[in-house]
Amino acid sequence: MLTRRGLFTTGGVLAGGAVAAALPPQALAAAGPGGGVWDKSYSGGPVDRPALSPGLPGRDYMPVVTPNGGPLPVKVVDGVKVFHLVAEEIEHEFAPGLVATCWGYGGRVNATTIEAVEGDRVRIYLTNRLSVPTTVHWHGIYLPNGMDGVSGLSQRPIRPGETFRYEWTLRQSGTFMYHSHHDTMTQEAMGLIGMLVIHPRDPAPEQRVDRDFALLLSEWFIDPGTHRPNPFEMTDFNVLTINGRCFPGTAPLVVRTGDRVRIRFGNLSATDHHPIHLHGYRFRVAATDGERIPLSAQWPETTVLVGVGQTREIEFVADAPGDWAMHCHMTHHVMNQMGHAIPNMVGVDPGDLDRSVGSLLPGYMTMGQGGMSGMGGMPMAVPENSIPMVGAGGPFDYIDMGGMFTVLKVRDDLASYTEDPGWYDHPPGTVADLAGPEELARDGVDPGAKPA
Ligand SMILES: [Cu+2]
Repeated sequence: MLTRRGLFTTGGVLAGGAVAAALPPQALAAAGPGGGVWDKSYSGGPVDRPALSPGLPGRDYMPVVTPNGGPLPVKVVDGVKVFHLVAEEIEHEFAPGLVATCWGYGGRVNATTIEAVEGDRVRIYLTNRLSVPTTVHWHGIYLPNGMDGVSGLSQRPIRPGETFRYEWTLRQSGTFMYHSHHDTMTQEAMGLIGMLVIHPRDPAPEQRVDRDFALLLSEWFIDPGTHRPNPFEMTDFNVLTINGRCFPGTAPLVVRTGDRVRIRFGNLSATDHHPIHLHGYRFRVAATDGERIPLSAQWPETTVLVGVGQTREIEFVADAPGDWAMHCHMTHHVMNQMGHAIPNMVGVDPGDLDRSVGSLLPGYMTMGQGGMSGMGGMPMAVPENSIPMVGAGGPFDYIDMGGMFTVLKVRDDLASYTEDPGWYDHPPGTVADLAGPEELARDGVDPGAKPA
């Protein structure tokens, strides 16, 4: 006799069986723009797909540009792309005036990009020249579990002086990252992170661009006057970087008017997501680290949120010449080494406080009553090796920005992509300027009038 439970169970089995029978295997493996839905969790071919002949720059792909950085050298040995990564201590300049002892890969901090092509067989050696053990993890990559680089879980730590070999075949394309996975909190905070770009073997026409940039975002805490990042900071980061540099140390992104541009962002900050805003343009969010997004599903933005541990690719036509700011929109992320534990002095009239305190404390200056702008241009007494508030001289005045800030320079005429073309020469009449009395009168604007 059937119980209620038996009925439900039998019914469930029957229903499940009916659904499975109704869907032929081809439907489950239906190849949409991003591959099948349930047949596999990756975009590449089958796991045992043989390696293809090594993809070559110029022929198979256009190399990415890593501002303030560069690619990890590669050579081909018996059809395998061989890379040698060295993890070591590096004296690193974040911006003129701030140098710290960091850890890095490939002789750089945050700015050595590994580049390859889908189908390449890669062999990457990691030499540990640190005084502590390390590993390297390939973030977002399909590979044999034992190549995944998690200390203790998928391999033993690499001891100081040892060289480990990682080898697998790339079965996907897109923007990925690599980083230490041993004492991750300390080692990422000291600089052991980088970008890993895999070009598609057969890119669709809309994937071809003229300029392709790789930008890795991170955050640091360096006490003014000290010479080492503090990896134990959890919230109050004071040096915000793109490829290991903070403005005015960030190199501009130089493009020609009309260029099709891709910018790849990765974020390996400790705790902060970064909403990156590009002025003057809208762009398509074209890919995540999961996959390239089908054209019909890409969405328009002017700010792309790059979460911790994520990558995003944006694409646009650089059809508006100028010097366009591009920066994190977290306002504290575009300041250099600002201490956040200062009293709020905005709107306070210090009177002759400075003069009276100055007789006790020579050089005393009340700060912040008009906000923070202009501090960088002032000759303030700051500890050696620190850049609190520092920005840069600009074509009109002091640029009071720092941190995660850079400039997209779009020019009609460019001698080369590698030279900074200087400041933009605006066509006459296209710069915001002082309004004269006649035009104010003409338009009925009274600067002294109360808001309606
Ligand atoms: Cu930010």
